[in-house]
Amino acid sequence: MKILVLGGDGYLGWPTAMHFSARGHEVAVADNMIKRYWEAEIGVEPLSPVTPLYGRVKRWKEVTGRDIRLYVGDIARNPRFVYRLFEEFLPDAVVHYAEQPSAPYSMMDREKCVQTQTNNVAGTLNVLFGMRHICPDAHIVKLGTMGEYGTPNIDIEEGWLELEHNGRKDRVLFPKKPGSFYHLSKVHDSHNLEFACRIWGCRVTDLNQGVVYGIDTDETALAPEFNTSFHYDAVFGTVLNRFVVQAVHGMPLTVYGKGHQTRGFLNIRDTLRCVELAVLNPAKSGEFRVFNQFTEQFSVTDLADRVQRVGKSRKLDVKIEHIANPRIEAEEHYYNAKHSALPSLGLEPHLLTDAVVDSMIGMVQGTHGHIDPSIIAPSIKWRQR
Ligand code: USQ
Repeated sequence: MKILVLGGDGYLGWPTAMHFSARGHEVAVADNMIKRYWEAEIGVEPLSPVTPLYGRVKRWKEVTGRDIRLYVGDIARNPRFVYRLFEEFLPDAVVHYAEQPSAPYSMMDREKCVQTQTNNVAGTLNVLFGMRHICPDAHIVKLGTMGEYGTPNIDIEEGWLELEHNGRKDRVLFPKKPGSFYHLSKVHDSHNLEFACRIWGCRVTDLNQGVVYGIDTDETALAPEFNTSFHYDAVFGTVLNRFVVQAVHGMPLTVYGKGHQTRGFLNIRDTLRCVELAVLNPAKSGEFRVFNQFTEQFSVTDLADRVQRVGKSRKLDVKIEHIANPRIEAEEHYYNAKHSALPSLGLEPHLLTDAVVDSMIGMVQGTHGHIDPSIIAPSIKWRQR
């Protein structure tokens, strides 16, 4: 298949491109490298340097003999670029990761909020219009987020809810109650995508993904240049990656508030497999299909306890600290999210075992010198006062 990965320079975009290319698909990546700019703007960088995208594509050809086509441009601000991409590559599937991914970044100030929503919502609209015009039968696999749902006091279904109200029934999009302007941008995307399916007959799979951890995939192991980014700062770093770095650096694990916040999690290897399953089993014409993409639920304290326990076996003195929660979120809540669609297509999860945490600790210990402790404490508060 011809697969276009938007956001191909990112944490998940680059491993996804390699994953498809290694399996014989024709792959193109597009990116405007803006994430690297955002990192520079707020003064953070990944744990280890990340090879520029053109260098990774070149090295990929040397190591595997396979081509990944590279397009550099901005899908949110340059619709001509989007149209050219589709005209030249004519994809069968478009995997869309090209979004600002951080909740704290979107809550920093007016400018960052507007930037997040403009980038994410306008980018997706340009993709939809471009595809309608040039490749209307192609399938969009869009990365949404479990955070679109928030933490409702009812079971979370996969995107849709059968509703009975005053004796009548309907099938409606599951109610959304996101917790940041970033998560809201994905809600807006979902609504735009569903509308495009209804009016234009687009094929869309919205992958409501949980929090991803890890950086190792079969392809990243092939050459050091194929490493993907690993963030541990308070803006772009996610919770488990942060805890592992804190443990290695001898800093207390920063549990926000009570720490009973529960989320869905998955290994980066499962992200790649889920996206592959979605691409290989496309949505029907006019179908807006939603899969909840995670494999296990954990609370923040579950994760902190796990990192502490595994750290001890490596003789690390890991302390856990409950700090004031910079976010506005329920710290104790019901959480039961359905996630059976991807396993029914063939997903076999890589679960979070002690061995996985141990290998993450080992990876971070190997790069100990690069940890910058000044970027770990959270400084962006949801409520200004
Ligand atoms: N948390 C801590 N301590 C920390 C960092 C986070 O207690 O040092 C807590 C947060 O308060 C939150 C939970 O851990 O309750 C998850 O936070 P996170 O920063 O790991 O993840 P989040 O902001 O939800 O966003 C991440 C990705 C985003 C993706 C989302 C999936 O950055 O791109 O969409 O995970 S989900 O959480 O399912 O919405």
